[in-house]
Amino acid sequence: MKKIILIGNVSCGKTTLTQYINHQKIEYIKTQALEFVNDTIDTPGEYLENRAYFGSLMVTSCEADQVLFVQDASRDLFYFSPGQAGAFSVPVAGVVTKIDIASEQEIRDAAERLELAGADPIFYVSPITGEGMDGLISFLQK
Ligand SMILES: Nc1nc2c(ncn2[C@@H]2O[C@H](COP(=O)(O)OP(=O)(O)OP(=O)(O)O)[C@@H](O)[C@H]2O)c(=O)[nH]1
Ligand SMILES: [Mg+2]
Repeated sequence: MKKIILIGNVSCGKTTLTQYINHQKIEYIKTQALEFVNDTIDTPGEYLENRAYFGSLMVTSCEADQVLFVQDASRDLFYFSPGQAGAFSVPVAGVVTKIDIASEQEIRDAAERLELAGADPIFYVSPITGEGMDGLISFLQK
């Protein structure tokens, strides 16, 4: 399994993804600090939203094999800047979450923002329904 770091805004679904990938109970737990769960590094959304903390994401990403930019398709809120993936020294893929509650247009918009940020490839998932999770996990196992 690749060691991954999840980066995305508050409530986009990073902890839920972490729980699904690590076969934990799916429950809401607010992330307060960097959390290491097996090969997953879960991060608080505030670290992306508040530029003062962004540096610690960059530094911690060096411990991972793969960065995942996580974008909630159900919210019209985008924090990734164009080309931002290029600032990381490890590959960056994108994960569009909440596809079970977002419209097709919202899902397309979310993917477009991730592509613009330089994330590749892009996965479309819901760790609540399980949709798309097999594809993401098999990518992480390669
Ligand atoms: N319907 C649906 N709800 C989701 C999905 N992913 C996460 N959620 C819900 O969204 C809420 C926030 O999810 P979290 O996983 O805690 O979000 P987070 O990115 O870890 O948030 P922070 O720790 O605050 O940065 C929870 O109530 C989850 O159940 C999804 O794919 N579909
Ligand atoms: Mg969290």
